[in-house]
Amino acid sequence: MPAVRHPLDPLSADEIRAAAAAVRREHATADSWRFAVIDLHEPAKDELTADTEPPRLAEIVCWNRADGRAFKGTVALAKDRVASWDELASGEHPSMTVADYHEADEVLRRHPAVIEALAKRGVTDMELVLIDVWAYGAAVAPPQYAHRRIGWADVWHRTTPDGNPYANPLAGLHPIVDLNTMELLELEDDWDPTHPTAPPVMGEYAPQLVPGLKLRDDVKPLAITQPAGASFTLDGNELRWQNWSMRLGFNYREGLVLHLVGYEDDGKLRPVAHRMSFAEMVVPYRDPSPDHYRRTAFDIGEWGLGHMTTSLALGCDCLGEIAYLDATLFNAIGEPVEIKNAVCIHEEDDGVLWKHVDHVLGADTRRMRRLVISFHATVANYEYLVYWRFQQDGSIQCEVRATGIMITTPFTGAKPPYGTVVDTDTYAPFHQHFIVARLDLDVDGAGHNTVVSTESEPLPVSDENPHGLALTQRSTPLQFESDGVQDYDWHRQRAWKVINESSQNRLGSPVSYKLEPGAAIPSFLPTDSPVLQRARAIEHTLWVTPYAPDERWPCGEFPNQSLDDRGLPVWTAQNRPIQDTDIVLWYVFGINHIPRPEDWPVMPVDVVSFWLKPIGFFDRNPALDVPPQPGHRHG
Ligand SMILES: [Cu+2]
Repeated sequence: MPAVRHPLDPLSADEIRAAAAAVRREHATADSWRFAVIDLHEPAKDELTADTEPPRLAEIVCWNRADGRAFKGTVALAKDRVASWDELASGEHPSMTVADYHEADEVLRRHPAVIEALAKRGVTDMELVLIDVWAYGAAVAPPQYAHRRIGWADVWHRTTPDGNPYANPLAGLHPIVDLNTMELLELEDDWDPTHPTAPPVMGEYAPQLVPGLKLRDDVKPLAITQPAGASFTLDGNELRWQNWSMRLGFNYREGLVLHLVGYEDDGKLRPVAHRMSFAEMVVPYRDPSPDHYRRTAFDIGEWGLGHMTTSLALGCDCLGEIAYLDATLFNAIGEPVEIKNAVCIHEEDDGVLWKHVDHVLGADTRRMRRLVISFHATVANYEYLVYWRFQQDGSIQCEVRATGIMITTPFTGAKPPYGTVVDTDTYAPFHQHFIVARLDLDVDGAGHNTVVSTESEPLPVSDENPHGLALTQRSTPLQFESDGVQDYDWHRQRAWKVINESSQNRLGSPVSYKLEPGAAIPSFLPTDSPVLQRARAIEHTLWVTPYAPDERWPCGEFPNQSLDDRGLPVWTAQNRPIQDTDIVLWYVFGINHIPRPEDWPVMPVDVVSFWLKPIGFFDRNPALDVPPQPGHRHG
């Protein structure tokens, strides 16, 4: 096997093959075994800084379809052996796989009961049908199947072979399937001959299928050229640009991971973040009707943003001088799978960085440039586009764009209260997209970070404040995990600074980076809601934990068919100290998606973001050294 360049580099295709082979040799000998996880066991922080290279370990989750037993293990790649092997606890189910999804569609489309149910609705060409399987939460799964690995499905019907499969649901028809045996357990069918199936709507977005659509003819070429090439360097997985440096990782679950993010300041590399990624996504549909009550997607924990990542295309997804990174993942039978052009790296012009017009000297302007690292995931009907942007002033912006096709349902009679009418007798249910970002910040190092809640506080009118103008800034250090559970507060403009008391700027203040909350949304879920029980992480905007390498998944390691959240609420119940130590921030943000007619039939991007900004991390504006545009004065 070729030498590993860095201990954080993702598993290679050879390593994936070797890990699967070791498991097949020692434990999973029958053909009925499937892999849900073959991933790098990332070395912990102290292992990365030790004198000796950490051992290369692969994490495995696999199960035997023949009896349903599931195991978690590690493979020591240098020794070519399985180092640990433990059966999953009761109620823990491996994640869904791409193979589950495709196999369920293929098998159910050919099932006589499904064919019969579709024939009643006038659908006889099974090639036009898509059976789209979703994962269950335990509280809404039929109890008689609780011990099985199961899914429930929507049935969709496209009007033409090249039509949008998600344009027309066959509402009221839902197969429940055993994903190990691919047995149809139940076919929920509310067919009523007195209520014929709704006629198809015009849910097409491809121009040739949209009646009467004429493409605009006034869009002139807009070319991005960088005649001298890009200003970043990508060496293996190590990326450097404009004082920033980092290592790019990628895994089946989080997709892109940013490791070892640092900023070179006055010749010294200063750490900002050890690791940043999206650790969970929770998408509850807020419609209690039979078609939607169990529709809650954990796109990261159940399906994996990495597995859902699609190849990017130059000129469409990214413009300019692009570097792409391929991703190597695995399939359910343990073979490597390559996603070409999974991650895009490029620079963008971002308008003005700073400017002043002096009445004597004239204008001095600097243009801003940003480095963008992005990947796109297609989760069945929906797309998530993820952008991490690094700026010349030391700021980091994390942006998500949601697009794709909304789930819709036909209705008769009164307008449904839990959605928006987007087409003839068709509505799109209200739903939410919660994303939990795991931000392992190391501001000027790992050991001495504290999160400080900052709030703006107006003082009452008094003798010292006769005009009621006095505004103070209240800073409260968060000492224990119970303090670290924080909510967004518009009235106080609450934000959170990560300070390092052991590192001071020239003004004598501890250096810091601030998490500026953007797109924080309340869960709007009652405490006793089964969805909230599985995803208590989304109950608050921020959680802070002391760094623990095994604490990775905020709604638990196994959210598929879960009953309760075994992640953040369990860890933070220990109420560990979080002051002046190595800490991890868990930031919950997203979209409260109240659909618009304009979101149909394909949704223009809905854009949300949050920022990490240096606050006294530098002694002054760190972008004074950005040169002016060639040919402009003051150059
Ligand atoms: Cu949405």
